[in-house]
Amino acid sequence: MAKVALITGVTGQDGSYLAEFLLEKGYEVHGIKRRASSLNTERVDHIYQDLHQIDAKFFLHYGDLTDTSNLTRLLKDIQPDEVYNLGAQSHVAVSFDSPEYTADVDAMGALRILEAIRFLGLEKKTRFYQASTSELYGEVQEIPQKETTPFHPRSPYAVAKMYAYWITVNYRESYGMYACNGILFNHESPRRGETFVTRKITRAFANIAHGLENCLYLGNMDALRDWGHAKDYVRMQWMMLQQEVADDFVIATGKQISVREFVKMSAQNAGITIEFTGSALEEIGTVTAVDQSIAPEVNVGDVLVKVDPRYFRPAEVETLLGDPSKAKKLLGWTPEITVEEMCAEMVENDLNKAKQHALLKKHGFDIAVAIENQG
Ligand code: NDP
Ligand code: GDR
Repeated sequence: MAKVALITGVTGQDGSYLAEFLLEKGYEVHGIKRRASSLNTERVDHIYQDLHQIDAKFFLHYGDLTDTSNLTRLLKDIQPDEVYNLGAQSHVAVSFDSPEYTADVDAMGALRILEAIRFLGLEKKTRFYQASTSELYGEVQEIPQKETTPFHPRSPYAVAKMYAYWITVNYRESYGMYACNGILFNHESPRRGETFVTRKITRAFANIAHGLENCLYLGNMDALRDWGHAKDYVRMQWMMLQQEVADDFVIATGKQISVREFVKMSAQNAGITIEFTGSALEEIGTVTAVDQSIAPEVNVGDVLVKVDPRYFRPAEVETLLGDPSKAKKLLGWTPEITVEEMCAEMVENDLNKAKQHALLKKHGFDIAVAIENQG
């Protein structure tokens, strides 16, 4: 019998990679998608299967982490062996604008699933994975951060995720459930949402290279992050549910770079060399060399990066660096994709899209490239 998995947040970055990964392993995969006024399944459309197909293995269900009866009914109908709770209002900056909604989804959502598992008597059958985060460390107490490092969350998002972390531990300790936390550091990919900083940067340089955008506006470029690739991280999410005993693990690369360094790296992949001058709010990034075979619309001397204080956060997480040695030692997990390789992949993907948009525009099809100003 194929194992059955239920993924919340299946339409997101991690959910889509995890669904692919589990389907390849022979799982029957169920995902929860939200009702929206326009389609939001772009990241999983390529694995969609016609439900009339006799051997269909991938199923999408409408649902929401704020809706207890919906979650309980889905768990009752699906009877999953494994639940991956990846659904969340996952944007740290947005959580300052919508703190209550963020708490409802990110904190209470985890509780609702755990309670449904218990209510339905599935404690011994259903294993639970909670998408915890390095944001829990916030104002860091120790460098690098490991499983035993104290938490000090710095945003409504991180505080909500802290509740979810502890309620997962609590249900494991109280009811003997197989429930665990992956404390994942930032991970990215070409499927990363456009308002997270890495994708915002790679997409902006691709658009700038093809004359679709003029300037990239950023907040705190001194922030340091430990960036890995989502594909490596979803493999670990699955590994965590295959152990004899449930446990919590830090998942990270053990290396960090600044946002500014990621900007330079992305620009380089788009054929552009950037030098930064000025300080704090006045800092600008100017082009000092360009390969116009890659970036035909860019010239030396162009100012392509500026600081916009709107992107500063009320409280910032300045530095995150993970120590993944427990995962390496106990599970044999190591990340395979470096930040340099990931950045190159993201820029290449965005350059291909920008090239297509520019071509359409040239031929009179005015494609509006949405430049998101939130986040
Ligand atoms: P995304 O933002 O790409 O995906 C979030 C998913 O959650 C989407 O499918 C979204 O649906 C869904 N969602 C949002 N609100 C609700 C709701 N009310 N009910 C049900 N589903 C909802 O995030 P990632 O894939 O990057 O991250 C996955 C998880 O891991 C998240 O919980 C995130 O907080 C956490 N995490 C992520 C890290 C990272 O660096 N990527 C690091 C550490 C933790 P829709 O598509 O309709 O918006
Ligand atoms: P983060 O990711 O907050 O770490 O949360 P994000 O990419 O949004 O920010 C990383 C750092 O870059 C700085 N920054 C900017 N960020 C955004 N989004 N936009 C900007 O213009 C900008 N300029 C500078 C930020 O201030 C921050 O320091 C991500 C999410 O995936 C969470 O869900 C997850 O839990 C954590 O990673 C680990």
